[in-house]
Amino acid sequence: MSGPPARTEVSQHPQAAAAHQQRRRVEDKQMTHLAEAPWHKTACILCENNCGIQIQLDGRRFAKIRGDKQHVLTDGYTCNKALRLDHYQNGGTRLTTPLRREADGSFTPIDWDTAIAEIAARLKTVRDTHGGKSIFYYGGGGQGNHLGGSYSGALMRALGAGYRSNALAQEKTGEGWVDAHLTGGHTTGEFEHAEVALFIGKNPWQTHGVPRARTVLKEIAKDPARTMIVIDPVRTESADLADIHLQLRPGTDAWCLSAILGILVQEDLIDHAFLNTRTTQAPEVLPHLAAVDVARCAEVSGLDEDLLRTTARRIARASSLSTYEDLGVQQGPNSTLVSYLNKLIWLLTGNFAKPGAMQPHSWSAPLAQYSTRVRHTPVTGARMLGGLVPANVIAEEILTHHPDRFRAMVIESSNPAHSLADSATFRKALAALDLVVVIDIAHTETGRLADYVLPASSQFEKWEATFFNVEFPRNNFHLRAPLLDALPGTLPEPEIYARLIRELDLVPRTHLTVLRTAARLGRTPFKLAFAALAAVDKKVLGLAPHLLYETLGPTLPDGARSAAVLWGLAQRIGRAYPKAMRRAGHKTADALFDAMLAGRSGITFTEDEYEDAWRYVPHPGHRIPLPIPELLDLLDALDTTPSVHTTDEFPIVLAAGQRRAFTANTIFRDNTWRKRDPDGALRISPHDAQQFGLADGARAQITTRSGTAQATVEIDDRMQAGHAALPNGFGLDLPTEAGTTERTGVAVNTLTDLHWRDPIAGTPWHKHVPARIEPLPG
Ligand SMILES: Nc1nc2c(c(=O)[nH]1)N[C@H]1C(S)=C(S)[C@@H](COP(=O)(O)OP(=O)(O)OC[C@H]3O[C@@H](n4cnc5c(=O)[nH]c(N)nc54)[C@H](O)[C@@H]3O)O[C@H]1N2
Ligand SMILES: Nc1nc2c(c(=O)[nH]1)N[C@H]1C(S)=C(S)[C@@H](COP(=O)(O)OP(=O)(O)OC[C@H]3O[C@@H](n4cnc5c(=O)[nH]c(N)nc54)[C@H](O)[C@@H]3O)O[C@H]1N2
Ligand code: SF4
Ligand SMILES: [Mo]
Repeated sequence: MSGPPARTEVSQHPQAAAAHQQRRRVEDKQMTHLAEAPWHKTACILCENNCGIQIQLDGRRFAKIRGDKQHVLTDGYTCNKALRLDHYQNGGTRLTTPLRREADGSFTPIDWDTAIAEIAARLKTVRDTHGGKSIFYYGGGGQGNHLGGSYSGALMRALGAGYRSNALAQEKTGEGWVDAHLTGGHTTGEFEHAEVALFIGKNPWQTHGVPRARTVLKEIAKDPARTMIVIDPVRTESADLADIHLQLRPGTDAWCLSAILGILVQEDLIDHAFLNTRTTQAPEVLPHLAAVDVARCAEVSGLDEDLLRTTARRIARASSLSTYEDLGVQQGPNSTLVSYLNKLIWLLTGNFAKPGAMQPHSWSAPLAQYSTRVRHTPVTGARMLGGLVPANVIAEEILTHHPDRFRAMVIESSNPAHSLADSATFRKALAALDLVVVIDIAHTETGRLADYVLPASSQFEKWEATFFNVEFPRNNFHLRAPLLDALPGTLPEPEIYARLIRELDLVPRTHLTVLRTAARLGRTPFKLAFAALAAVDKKVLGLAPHLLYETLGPTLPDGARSAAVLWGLAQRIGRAYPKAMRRAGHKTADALFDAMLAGRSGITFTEDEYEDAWRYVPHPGHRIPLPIPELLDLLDALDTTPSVHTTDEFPIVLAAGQRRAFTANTIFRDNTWRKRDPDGALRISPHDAQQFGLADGARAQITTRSGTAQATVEIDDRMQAGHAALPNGFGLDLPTEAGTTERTGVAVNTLTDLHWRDPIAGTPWHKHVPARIEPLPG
């Protein structure tokens, strides 16, 4: 007569059982509720690939996350990090009210109207006293959000501001400038089809950049007809899959790449037909490469000359080659020269504008405007490649008595007090300004130094998109719809910029009236009215984002007001790439705009053909001019250029900011998102560990010219002797329950240096910081 054991248990503890059953019923209901809950399409915001994902909500919590198989670019792919996105949305502490810093350094919550009125008044004072050009803009987007930042330009132009910068100016500006000379625009590899894939200072297994990177790398690795070459001092996860790993000495890429080019020219492995018909002035470049002393270059970079010859011959033999250079070289010595040498490798072997090779591409909106003609910064006269103030001169532009120094800074979606070299000096620079305004979702290291902090809605609470659209032949764009209401107290960036412009009364009301009336009549009248206004007032184009937000914006479906700027982008795409746009299925620019608004898994906005690729080359005859005289001079000087920057005092090359499985810039402000490497270990070679008397898990002190830090040691046989690495994104000052802050891991830019920077691009040597490592007692 006894029932099943569970029943027996139940009868023994009637109250507990009732509670248990009650809980089970609620859970079951939640599960059913979840099973039926809709999947919201959006994208991962942790790296430039922005993989399409779907999220199932439980209240405001991200209960389940999976890849979106319909996504136009990523087909359901994600890496390990996307699944942790709840830690972005719900993990860290969010700001829910504007803050004003008081004289004693404390922050007072203020309401939006007060914040906007006070900031507007102070911006106006700075402008009227020192000129609009003294107002500096930093940021405007991160790995997942560029839509909001695209409205900042209208505010800055209306204020007469002339200078801006962002993270690109500490990585990609040298490369962009080289591209401007050569192909005239950004180039992208087609790794899915490349016979040979070459990664230079890039670890795509962890850092992507290549869509669906892990799948693509595995495909190359298992195909005997294809070859992967990795140039990296570290035996990375990508190097594990490579056929050829050139494990060079850190910082010697210029010698390694000139050796490869020297071999190509000296063994006559170059594509003469391509050079004769598609490029100009090759005879001005080739003698420099014919003169390269390959044996000496091999020696400097610590590589076997035979392996370099094998590499060069494999590249020459390939029917297609794609290359990707990234921070390992862009944040190291000779970086702009290295970008040039990288590009000469694929140009001399004819690997441009054919399947599997390097490609030009359309843009939804160019991330920066590169030109061979450059402006200079007002104080130090540094070159502004891509129109951006080089990251490493910003502090110098401020910490001076020069009358043209910057006086105010608006910072959005960026954490420069943590991400720029030499944080201590950058903090001094912020303190020297008359006004600092930070727009962020959280109270960051930078926000704590601001006069005002404005709370933005998160990227899942508003319309968002990125302009990381760099694909060929099909180039794609993804507008994401919000899946949650905005957290009370927060605003999307377009509304923040609009409120400042309204308060400052920077836009003629008549313009707004004309455009509002036209927008009500329909898109065609709107287009005509906009064109007519632009014809009579030159300023209209510069103010376009704001005008669109105020007039077309409110007419858009589903509250997509922030998407108004895309109408302007669609018009530009229609003018710049009419055929490619039509091939992608959009008859008119307005049809493209509508498709952008409607496509929840992203859309293709241009579809090119390989022959068309040459049209992207803006030079005479669509030919690529090969010489960049300034860089050829640097190449010639390599014989006498120092390749070692360590000293007896600082004998180790520290890579300050290695990307790992659980790093994502400073997007997560919640340490519990990490499943491994909780402290952000200092990775050193077994050789160095023994030399310095350090055991695995020991604490070490790291000292550089700029500062000191302490970290937990991880002995890693992937590292070579003399090379150490700390991860990026650690060392945030996160709030504790006691109301204080706590720091986990090293804030790497306490160790980096403003002066070690590329002479041309002004980009930092984050991956090449001479350092000393010592055991810490205890
Ligand atoms: N997991 C993860 N992925 C990310 C990010 C993240 O924070 N975490 N951030 C994203 C961002 S913003 C960026 S810009 C990219 C960066 O992506 P990557 O550039 O791939 O990232 P890093 O790990 O900084 O550097 C790449 C490699 O350079 C190597 N290296 C160091 N010194 C040298 C050298 O002297 N020569 C050569 N040839 N190589 C060297 C390092 O060993 C490392 O393997 O990653 C993106 N993806
Ligand atoms: N030493 C060293 N320094 C480095 C690097 C390195 O390798 N070594 N790497 C460099 C590189 S390549 C990069 S890209 C930079 C990255 O550094 P930053 O440009 O400073 O960018 P993130 O760390 O991505 O910070 C993004 C900020 O945006 C905020 N945010 C998130 N969502 C939103 C939103 O919707 N709206 C607003 N307004 N804010 C939002 C986050 O809270 C965070 O404060 O770091 C650079 N610094
Ligand atoms: S590769 Fe990973 S981190 Fe990058 S967007 Fe995709 S899922 Fe996110
Ligand atoms: Mo970056």
